[in-house]
Amino acid sequence: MTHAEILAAAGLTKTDLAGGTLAVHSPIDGAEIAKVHETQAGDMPAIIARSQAAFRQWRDVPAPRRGELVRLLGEELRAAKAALGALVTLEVGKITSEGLGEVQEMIDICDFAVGLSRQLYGLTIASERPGHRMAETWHPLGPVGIISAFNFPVAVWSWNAALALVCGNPVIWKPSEKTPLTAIATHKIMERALARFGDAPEGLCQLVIGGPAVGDALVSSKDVPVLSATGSTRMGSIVGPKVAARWGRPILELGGNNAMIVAPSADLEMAVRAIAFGAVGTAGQRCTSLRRLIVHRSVRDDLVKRLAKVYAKLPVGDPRKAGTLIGPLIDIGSRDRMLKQLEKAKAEGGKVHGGQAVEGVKGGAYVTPALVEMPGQTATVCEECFAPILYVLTYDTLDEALTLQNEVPQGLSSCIFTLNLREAETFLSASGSDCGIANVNIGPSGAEIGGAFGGEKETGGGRESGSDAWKGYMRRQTSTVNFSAKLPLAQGVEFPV
Ligand code: UN1
Repeated sequence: MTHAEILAAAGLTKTDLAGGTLAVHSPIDGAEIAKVHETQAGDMPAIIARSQAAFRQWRDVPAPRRGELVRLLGEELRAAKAALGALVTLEVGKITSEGLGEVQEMIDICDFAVGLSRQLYGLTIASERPGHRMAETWHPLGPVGIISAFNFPVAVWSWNAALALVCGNPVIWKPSEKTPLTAIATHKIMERALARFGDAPEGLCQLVIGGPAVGDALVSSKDVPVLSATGSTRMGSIVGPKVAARWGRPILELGGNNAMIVAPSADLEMAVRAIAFGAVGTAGQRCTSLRRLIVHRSVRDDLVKRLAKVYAKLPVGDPRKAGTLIGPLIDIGSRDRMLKQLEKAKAEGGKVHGGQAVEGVKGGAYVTPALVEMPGQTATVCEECFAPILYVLTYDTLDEALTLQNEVPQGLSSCIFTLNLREAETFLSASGSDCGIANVNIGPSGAEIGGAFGGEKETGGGRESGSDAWKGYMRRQTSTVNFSAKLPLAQGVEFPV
């Protein structure tokens, strides 16, 4: 399919694609594919006010009925999966299977949220006073601002939006400036679900497109009680304090510098496959991408040899072509940052295999993935570079491996390959991995939606997606009801009046 055919199949019209100020390029060949209209920062107060008005209605709609909207969204996404997946490939450069996988992730979270809409469980709590009942109830909180990154241009919105909507909150979405087209197409899918739903309040789901001024309006407004932001640690270090300063609730999912420990007993065959997907899948542009390999000295040479063999054959090129496993980086700037990072690693004693710019498709930023043998965990290894660079480090004791694993400032995902129960359980224990995600015999990326997603330290501490991440989108209310004819005080306090 041509670029124009992909855009049309995803429901994008001439008005969506032309006449605006924001140029959109496909990373596949660098071609300009649209000039999108931007939201004016001056329009943001009215947009936020619309969201507040929608909130006042939506919070009183029974949660299972709110879930019906998300069920319809899931249906519409199923119908649009191929078209939206192809658009993800065009706008972000993901290989076809990963573009489709991203849409599947949206469908999965919709299913999860529909079930959740009949739960949102609170607690009953034993009261110390006779004739009293204590309970905890979860209530809607208000508009949720969603700032998403280019690398998961639609799935991250869906994790937040599906939960926010069943929790009784409207959403305002600001996608990455690099990926407005997938956002516009997704918004149209949402609008189809809203039309079928019938009586949702106007302004329940809004999309704003633009740069920092538009994002800042969401970040700074007291009328946006929850602000979920995905992106760099630098962005989070600006957004987090601003939201906190106005007493809002930030949900941050920032950088990762994810490691795999490969122990002496590891199934190396499996480890190699997991390493390849983790380190070069999505061209190393996942928050969860594998960036550090911490290998036991006894298996190191064997593993590096096997990896070098696999790396040498990895097909780089047009992400639409069957067989390609590594598509382009998002843009030339990203490629240049990768090459610079490799120079820094070399200066610190790194031995680099691969990591070269290649032609791929003319106009795109294609690279061969890099495997870098490092003498130790240098400053460069501690930095996240959003590209397929995998540093190899060596360890002798598990303690040493865990120290290396935890020593970086980021804390998103981690894993160990071992067949030794003691090692596996130690890795998962309180003194093991300090990350939000810790896996055994599975790579660090490609998490299912059922678990809470996010991490510690500079990763920001937020949780999205499954488990009880929904609680981050609601306010908790503790209530005590006295159904007796007396008024005893807690803690045995006497106050005779
Ligand atoms: C991200 O890169 O921001 O676990 C999200 C994963 C995906 C989500 C990644 N399910 O790799």
